[in-house]
Amino acid sequence: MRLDEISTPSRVADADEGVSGAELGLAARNHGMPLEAMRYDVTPAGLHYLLIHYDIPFVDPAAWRLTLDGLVDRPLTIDLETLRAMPATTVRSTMECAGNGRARLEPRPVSQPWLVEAVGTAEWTGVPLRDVLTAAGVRDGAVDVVFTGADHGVERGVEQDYQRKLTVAEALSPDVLIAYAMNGAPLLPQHGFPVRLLVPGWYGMTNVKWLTRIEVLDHAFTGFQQKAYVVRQSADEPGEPITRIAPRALVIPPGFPDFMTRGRVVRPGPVLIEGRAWSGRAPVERVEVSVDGGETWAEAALAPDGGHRWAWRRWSWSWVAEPGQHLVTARATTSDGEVQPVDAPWNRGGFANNAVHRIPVTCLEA
Ligand SMILES: Nc1nc2c(c(=O)[nH]1)N[C@H]1C(S)=C(S)[C@@H](COP(=O)(O)O)O[C@H]1N2
Ligand SMILES: [Mo]
Repeated sequence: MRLDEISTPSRVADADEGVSGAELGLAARNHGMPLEAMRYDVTPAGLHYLLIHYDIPFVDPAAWRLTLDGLVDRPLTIDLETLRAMPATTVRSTMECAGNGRARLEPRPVSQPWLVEAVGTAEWTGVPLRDVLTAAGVRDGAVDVVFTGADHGVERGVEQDYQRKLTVAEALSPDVLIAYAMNGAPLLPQHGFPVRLLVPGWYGMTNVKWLTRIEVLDHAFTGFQQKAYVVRQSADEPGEPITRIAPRALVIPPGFPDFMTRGRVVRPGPVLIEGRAWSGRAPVERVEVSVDGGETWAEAALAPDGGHRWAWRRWSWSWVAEPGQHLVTARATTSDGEVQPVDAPWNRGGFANNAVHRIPVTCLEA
């Protein structure tokens, strides 16, 4: 038996093909954030979404070491105690999986079948990556910085450690952290214990968990995960790399749910429509709400960012519901004028689908 016989190539579902047992298995391991958790400014760790390609590695914190090597003057090996003793920073940051919205695409790329819940906001504490790179002394001619996790698996026939890169310029950005705490507590095993990379504003895949090695290269890194997270129409194109989070507003589902369908029910009268909006590109400047599926829009009140540039912002709008069927919709616009699309932009990996969020709501008779 060879690895490529147990590990299947990427594929797009047939027109009326349902979610498979394999996709259900992924969805059960990698849970989303229940949308009602958007009421918290900072997502409690257990409600934050999860995405784990392989297994959660079992890491002994006493034996854990971070190696920094490659094109540097002074290669370093750091233990957890040393890292925790270095000057630290805390960043409140909204993280979103690049595959968020994938299951809504038609045809559906077969992978982790996210609807829209692959998001969460946490306060991450750690040492600025820049400080550690500076201590090691990045040499002239450095091109990319590669981050390796302790997890190992096989994906589309390729056996690998999870690895992603940043360019040297991106790695030196002051907001990038070697993080060891989430919401003031040690990282949970599923979020990268003991240490992960945190790159505010970037889609989730860049935030390498269970970090063990940082290597500075004199050439461009072209590892598997670098080639996988790209926007392309067919599997044989190289595609455009996925980087920063596209603007998105999500709605806290109003009223109360039906157990099976999760359809929403409200009673006539005032209903507060509220949610969160974020962008890893230019900041969100405006959120609009519609209750007729996007035919007419009203301006939502957008709360200030409170100095948290990389965190989602609360927005709200007061609706007076009338009996009948409604389609509650929200869309964010950035200071650059980027507006969320009404129709999902399709690509083969099912990435960066930031189409507007729509929630059917039934308003009962008085
Ligand atoms: N080592 C490692 N890091 C990883 C992953 C992984 O599978 N292995 N998944 C990535 C992806 S795709 C996402 S979306 C985020 C999810 O982070 P979270 O589970 O803490 O929310 O971690 C990223 N970092
Ligand atoms: Mo992801």
